[in-house]
Amino acid sequence: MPAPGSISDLTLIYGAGSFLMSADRMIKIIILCAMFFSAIVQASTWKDDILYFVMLDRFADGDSTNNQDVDLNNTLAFHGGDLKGLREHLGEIKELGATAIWITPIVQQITHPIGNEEGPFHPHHGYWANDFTQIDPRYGSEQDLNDLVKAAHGLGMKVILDIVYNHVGYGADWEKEKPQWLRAGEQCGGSAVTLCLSGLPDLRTELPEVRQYLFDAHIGLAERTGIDGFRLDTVMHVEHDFWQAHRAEVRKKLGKDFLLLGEVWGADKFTARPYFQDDEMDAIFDFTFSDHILGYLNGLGSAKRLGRYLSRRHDVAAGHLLAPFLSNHDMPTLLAMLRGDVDRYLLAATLLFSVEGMPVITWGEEVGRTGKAWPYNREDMAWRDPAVKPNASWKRNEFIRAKYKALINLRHSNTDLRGHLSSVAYADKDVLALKRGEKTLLLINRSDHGVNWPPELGNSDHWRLAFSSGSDAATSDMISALEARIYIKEHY
Ligand SMILES: [Ca+2]
Ligand SMILES: [Ca+2]
Repeated sequence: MPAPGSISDLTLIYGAGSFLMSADRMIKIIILCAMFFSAIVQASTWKDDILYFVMLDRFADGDSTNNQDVDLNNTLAFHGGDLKGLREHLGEIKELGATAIWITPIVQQITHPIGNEEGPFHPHHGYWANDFTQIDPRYGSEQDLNDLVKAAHGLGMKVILDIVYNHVGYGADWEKEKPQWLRAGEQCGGSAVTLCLSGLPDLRTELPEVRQYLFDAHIGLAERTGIDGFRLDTVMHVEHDFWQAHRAEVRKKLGKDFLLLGEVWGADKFTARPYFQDDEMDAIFDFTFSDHILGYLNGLGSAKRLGRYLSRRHDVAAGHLLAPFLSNHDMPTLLAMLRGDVDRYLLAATLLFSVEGMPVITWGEEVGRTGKAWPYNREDMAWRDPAVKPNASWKRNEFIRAKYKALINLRHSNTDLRGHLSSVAYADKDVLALKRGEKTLLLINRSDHGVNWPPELGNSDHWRLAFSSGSDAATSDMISALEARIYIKEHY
């Protein structure tokens, strides 16, 4: 099912009324179309979305004139990716089937690199702000963000900006201009909220004037550009009443559908509870999901244990979401964590797109992007066309991408895979059959040998195979070594 507001919808609407049309009427229809898309983007619910995460500097360079401190041979330097490059390559994300894009922070960064044992470390990642009211020219301009949001909305995709409320960058101007707004040096506290994370100056977010300044900067940008949500950084390092005030301000200025997705390191449904209960966040990243999946795939926990976890992992307050992911920019790439094993990679992907919540794909994960632990986990997007810069890691696995695409398409068309009902139909040490909803079955074999259809599942003739992670056309009742399948019930 195409995402709402796709190009094909536009063609249908425009085409239906395009005969006998004056220029004025055409303009009116185009405006109506734009309002229609905007309404659809606003009305769609986040629980059905698939989020694609882009580290902007590492994605696509659309404007070489804004490049500064670019060194493609240094993973700690800038690589030139920007808002214009992302806009020019939205088709890559749309075609994969993702419906929303999360972009690393774009506010103005400190201008100097930090000395690091691996060489000068530039703020290419966007988490070392100098001025929250300006967009860093290395990423582009506010007009570029406007253009990106319009283009994404035109394709039926939402845009989420990454916002850091906890700290500023090392040596940011505020250390001299507004020292009373920061905790630095000896003022750094010992609690999660008052510590200086990685030695970064901590914002005194308890002060009303600091809050208002930050709200005006970030919420103001969202109001002007029409973005659809914030991904909130280092949430556990800012006090709860800040998040409650923030939620109220966001609701007032940006409406009820504006997404607040929080990063609480290590979070699961239990850690998420206070943020949902007190209406601080709409969604929280589900860190325990990748732990459980990688544990199972690396032979640590049994399929039985995984099944127990999967049946209960998403018990959260109504209207709130956990966002599962397999890897992110603070972890080694998925390929590294699975020691290059593509079969296990696809088992992990099958699980990601078969559970409740908003799945997150980290840039290049869908093409098997390489790179081990930090800083080599933040390599460039691998493009099909090597002329697209920065493209340093050009290896691209189209087989993995085709499987991601098939899984995403299936998820869009199958409400069971997105739904809440989840129960173990069969489990032993290696094999798990997880029933999703009334009509969908996920069957996974972690072992190094084929297994027969478990008789506990009843007659296999009642189930139609909708997906296999394997490379051969799966037709028999023998599930291959390291294969995942999704079946849909057709006969009762
Ligand atoms: Ca650039
Ligand atoms: Ca803090």
